[in-house]
Amino acid sequence: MIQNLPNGNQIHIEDDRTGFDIETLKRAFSDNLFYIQGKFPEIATKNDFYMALAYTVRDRLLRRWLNSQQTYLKQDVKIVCYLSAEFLVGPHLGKNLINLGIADQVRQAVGECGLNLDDLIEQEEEPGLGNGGLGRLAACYMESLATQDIPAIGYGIRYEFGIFDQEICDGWQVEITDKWLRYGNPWEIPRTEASVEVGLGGYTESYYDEQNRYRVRWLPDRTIKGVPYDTPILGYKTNTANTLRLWKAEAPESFNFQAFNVGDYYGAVNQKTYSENITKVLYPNDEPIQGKQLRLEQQFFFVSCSLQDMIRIHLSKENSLDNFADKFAAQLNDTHPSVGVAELMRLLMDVHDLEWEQAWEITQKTFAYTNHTLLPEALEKWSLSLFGSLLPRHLEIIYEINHRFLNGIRTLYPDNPGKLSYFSLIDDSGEKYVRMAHLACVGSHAINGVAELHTELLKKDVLRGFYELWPQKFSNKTNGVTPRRWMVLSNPELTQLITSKIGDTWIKNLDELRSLEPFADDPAFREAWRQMKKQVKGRLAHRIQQRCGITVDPNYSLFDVQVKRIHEYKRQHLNVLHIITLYNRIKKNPNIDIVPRTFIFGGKAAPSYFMAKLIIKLINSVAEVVNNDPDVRGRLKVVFIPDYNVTNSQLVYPASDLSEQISTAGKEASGTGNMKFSLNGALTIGTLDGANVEIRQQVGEENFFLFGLKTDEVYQMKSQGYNPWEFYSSNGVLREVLDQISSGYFSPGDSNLFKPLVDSLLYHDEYLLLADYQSYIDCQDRVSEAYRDWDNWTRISILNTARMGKFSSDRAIREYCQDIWNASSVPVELEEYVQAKA
Ligand code: NBG
Repeated sequence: MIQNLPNGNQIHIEDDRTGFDIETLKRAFSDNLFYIQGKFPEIATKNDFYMALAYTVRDRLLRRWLNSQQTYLKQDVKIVCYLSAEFLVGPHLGKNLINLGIADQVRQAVGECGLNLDDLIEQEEEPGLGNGGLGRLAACYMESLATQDIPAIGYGIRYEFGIFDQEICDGWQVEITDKWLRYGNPWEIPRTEASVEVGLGGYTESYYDEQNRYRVRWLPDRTIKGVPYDTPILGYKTNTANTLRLWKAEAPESFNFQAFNVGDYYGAVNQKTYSENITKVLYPNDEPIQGKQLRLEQQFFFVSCSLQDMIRIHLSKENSLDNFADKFAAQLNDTHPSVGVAELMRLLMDVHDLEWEQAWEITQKTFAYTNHTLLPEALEKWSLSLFGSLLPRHLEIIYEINHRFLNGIRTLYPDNPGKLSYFSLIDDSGEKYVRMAHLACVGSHAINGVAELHTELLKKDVLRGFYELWPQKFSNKTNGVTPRRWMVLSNPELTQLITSKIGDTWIKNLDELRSLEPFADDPAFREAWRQMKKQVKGRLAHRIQQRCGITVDPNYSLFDVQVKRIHEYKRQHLNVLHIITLYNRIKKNPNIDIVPRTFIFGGKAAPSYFMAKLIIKLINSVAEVVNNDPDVRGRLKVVFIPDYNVTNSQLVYPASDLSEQISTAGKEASGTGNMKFSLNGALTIGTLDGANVEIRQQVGEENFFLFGLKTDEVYQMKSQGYNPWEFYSSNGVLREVLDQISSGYFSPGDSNLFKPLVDSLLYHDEYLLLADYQSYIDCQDRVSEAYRDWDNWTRISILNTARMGKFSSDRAIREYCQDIWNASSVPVELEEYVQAKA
């Protein structure tokens, strides 16, 4: 590789940092082990080897990364900025090997060093900087942006502690702090020189500037320094590597000088701890909100850092902010970053001297908003007093936005105070709140839902008024997932089998999976598919044996899987009702001919969500009884895999036969796990909810197990005064199951243990489990019958994979680029000499 020196000379850097051939890789690996880890093989730990390999791979990313950044600085490009409080990227090493296309060489190289690549990959501690679907979606989108050569920056928070590690003790969830940075993070580079300062608290004052214009300035009473940590996100077999820029909060350089001077060393250091608190820990709640001050500080902190960074980048290329919105598209991943609307207004007006009208036009053109939830309790709002004390200037700006917005409403709907309070950015029906979704809608030029049904429900219900005002702002962008992580990396056996028939271009163009369809009728291919599935199930069975000490049968047992956050609306407990129903059938007739099933669960509960934690305990208690009852003879097994995360999930999706997507219709915005299962050939049992609707359309009704009430039936049933008790009293089988749970059958010695759960079903049943119970059981019986016909099951499995092309995140990103961001591909050239070697 050649590098230019400042004096115009060139130096040759030998290629141990770029070369892809086996000998070079081996040399680089031992070099890193020695010079970075300070070890030689005899005394190196597994982690040392992992680190040495990670640096070897990172070196090979760096040219692509730097060339990409250079290209974006030199060329006139539009940059997509994905603002998200969560990025659940998953482990980097395996993924980067796939995207660089050097997995085989590296496997051989480390093999020749006497090591196993999979062991080293497993060593990586994944960055758990997200709760679930929302954070994982952001990660898939970053990968697809890079793969399609779209200039992009992911802006977020570098939590020191990510989502807690889950342990199961006596059947209960126990939370352990996630110290993911403990052994260092080889994938990130701190860019201290690009630090910015963020204010909090204080007050505002108005003044007249030199041109005698009325101006306002904010005088915060605290300042926090934001330090960016950059991680490269490489596209699949392309030169583009975009940046994930995560902000860490620190005390500013000049912190508390006064305290130092008066000798209050302790007080000064305390201040430092206080600043650093902001990015300490991820809030572990998936759907509902928690109106905590620290959470608002986190949101404002990362959004302010990011917007200042975007403005700095812009001004390094241009001499005015007039065309800012032509150069940056900022996507609000849910309302968490929506305070950005007020912050961009402040930066443009108070710091960069623009007038309101122009600032507002730029702001609206820059932002777009994605809604991710239909649960009313999850719509973010901040108490006015909290908001005002932390962000006094932003509250003023929000009042002014609201004033102008409501003036428009008043003209449109004269003498209609109901409309004014409906639309207002301030909820003043009781204690006053700032409504973040309203701010996001008003401040954005585009608003989208994440599945067709979800978008329709937004228009009809959650954001109805805004849709009536601005129908043109609304569109649907059905979620997608990246086939590179969710197929190529996690299911090499499947990838190889597909590629053997249709080549490997499907990896970048997932619609091509369609050409697998004819092979569904090819007996030899079906046999190969079945063998592949057995092998992959064997891997999971092995892991379950290791982790849980439970023996499961990968050969004849149907792997029936529900992995996702634990939440009542997702209805893991409906799944449990089915398990107990099957168990009771066996107890009544031990010789019954039953399809063997392994029920696999995984997922974390928010630490403060009592009911969700009780559901985990119920699953484990039922497992205890079912797994150890001699009458069952191993035909049913129940497994709760602890600490479900990206790493574990990569083992789970490929090994699944049946995907449980059983939320109450109208509650799951989209789901993305549902896509990962079906792409890996699992059949789905599901309600007409979220993206299930579109999955069913794609794979064909006859290849999808549908049950349960539809959204409008749910609404109807509720409006007619739903009474779960009626279902309980009229269905003997269901009654037996519920009575068993509440009588302590599964909780010997503590018959009251599950009472809160059963009572909530009998007396409220907000998510209509009892109403859907029979339909679910009947459908599960159809599943079992279908599974008896292995050959046909395999055919359907192949068709599932073949027809899932739509759910690639590449497709989703193309739609965002065309309809919302107006962004296009900018291919990155690697300098020739590097390319020649690569
Ligand atoms: C989640 C929804 C999922 C959806 C993901 C990604 C939140 C607030 N929403 O259904 O529950 O798939 O977002 O869009 O986490």
